[in-house]
Amino acid sequence: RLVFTDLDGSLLDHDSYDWSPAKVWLTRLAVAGVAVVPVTSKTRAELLSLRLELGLAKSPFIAENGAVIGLPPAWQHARLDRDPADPHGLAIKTPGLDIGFIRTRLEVIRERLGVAFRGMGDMSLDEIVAHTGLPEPAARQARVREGSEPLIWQDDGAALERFRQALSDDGLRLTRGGRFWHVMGEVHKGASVAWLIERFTSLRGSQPITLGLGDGPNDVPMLDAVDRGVLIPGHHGQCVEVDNPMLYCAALDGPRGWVEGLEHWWGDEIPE
Ligand code: 2M8
Ligand code: MG
Ligand code: MG
Repeated sequence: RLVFTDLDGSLLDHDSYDWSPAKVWLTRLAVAGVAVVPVTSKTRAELLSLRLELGLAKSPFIAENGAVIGLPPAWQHARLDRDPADPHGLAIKTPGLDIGFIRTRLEVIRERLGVAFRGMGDMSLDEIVAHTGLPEPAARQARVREGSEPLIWQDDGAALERFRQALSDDGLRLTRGGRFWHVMGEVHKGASVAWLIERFTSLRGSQPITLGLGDGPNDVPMLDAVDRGVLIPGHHGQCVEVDNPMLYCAALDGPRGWVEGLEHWWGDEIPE
């Protein structure tokens, strides 16, 4: 079995980033030997700290909405992936586009369309803290982007559609998290989740039973890619359409909804 989980607004509370309500279930999954894989808009730098805090150091992770995949040793193919240079023993896959390229194209599109937005690369550290409520060290880590640019949209809906089209003409995608819009290459959470399921299958010789949990539009492709899904109520009440008949819509939000979803699907199957 594998659990794929969004962080902000799902495992972590949208405002306080607290995850204590989920502790008991995280332990229960660890004892049962079920890997919990974070699948998030957050950066590799944020994940390197968070995965230790959450007790998920042995799990792979998917950062920046699918643009960065981190593989711990047990998930690596010895010959293909090993990167002796990585201080954390991780192998990193970057299926999307480089942040430098993304930011250059964003500048060109901003000029050409005359649209207004503020990218994270334009923001001071204080601005990032103000937007996210993250403590300064975490905000610093959020800033270290590799393959996706979060941005605050400062224009109207029609301009947003023109922007989306211009991005797509450039091979870029737009998705929405709890606070920011995110621009990246042709990646999404679902494709990177599918890639990890493949990897698990080829290493273990059998397919995992998968459960996914998320709260935002950027989680839809992930919820489509798993056997069982849990949709946690999103912060903006954004309506999301998921193409998975095995979807449970939680009533509670954040980590309480996360626990509710696990109870719903696996309460009887994973020992307490
Ligand atoms: C951003 O991601 C969240 C995900 O839903 C958002 O769009 O609101 C990213 O910048 C991430 O790196 C950061 O940790 C997070 C903080 O809320 O915001
Ligand atoms: Mg979220
Ligand atoms: Mg997220």
